[in-house]
Formats: sequence, structure tokens, C-alpha cells
Amino acid sequence: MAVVGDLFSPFDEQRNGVHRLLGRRLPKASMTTAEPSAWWGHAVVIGLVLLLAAARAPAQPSPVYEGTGSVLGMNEARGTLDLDHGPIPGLMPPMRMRFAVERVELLRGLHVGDRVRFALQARGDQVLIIRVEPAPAPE
Ligand SMILES: [Cu+2]
Repeated sequence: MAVVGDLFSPFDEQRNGVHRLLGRRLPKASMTTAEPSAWWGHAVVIGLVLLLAAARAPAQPSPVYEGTGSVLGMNEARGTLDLDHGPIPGLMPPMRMRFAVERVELLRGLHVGDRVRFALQARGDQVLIIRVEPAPAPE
């Protein structure tokens, strides 16, 4: 065993010497080149995960806004409803304006002067009334 150890010890010492040399060099090399590339690698992986998540997620429905107002007029042929409406949280302040309705049936049974509660939703570049129902008169 001593013979074998003596035979291999010079080699082992040489190898250890190489390891010591590499041990001094590799950390520096990894600090300057390996770490930034690892960082970018992570960024790329995270980006891909986000892309996949976005591709898998169903299209988010646009938010629905609710308000109350008084009917000023309506036009079944055009599918519009004119309202004097109160504040619509997150969308607009009180005003008189003309809305397009999602379906002309929403106008049926409405009369000028009616107090209504309504819901709006963006469809493409339009904001449509998607729901109208009678609302109690303000106190
Ligand atoms: Cu408005």
C-alpha cells in the first residue's frame, strides 16, 4: 500500500496543484462570465413562462360599469338610449349622453322620464349598455 501510495502521490500532488490553480481561476471566470449569462438565462426562462401563461389564459372580459340615470329618449332603429346619468364609478362623471345598447330589446318598455339602473361594458371601441332595469326614484 505504501508503494502504491508513493507511486501515485506525485500524480496526486500534481493534480492537486492543477486543482489549486483552477481553484484560483475558475471562481474569477465564473464571476465575470458565468453569472451574467445565468441571470439572462433566468430572465429568458421567466419571459417564456409569462408568454405561455398569456397564451393559455382566456381573453379577459372587459370590466362592467354600473350607474343610474333618467331616460331622456331612445331610438330603436339606431339602438340608442339617451340618459341623464349620475356618476359611473371608474368611467365618467354625471352627464347627459347617448349610449348604444347591446340589443334593441333592452329599450322595450322604457319611457322618457323613467329612472333606470344600467350596466355598461366595452365592446371593441364602443361602450355598450348591456343591462337596463327600473330603478327607484332618488329620495
Ligand atoms: Cu356619460
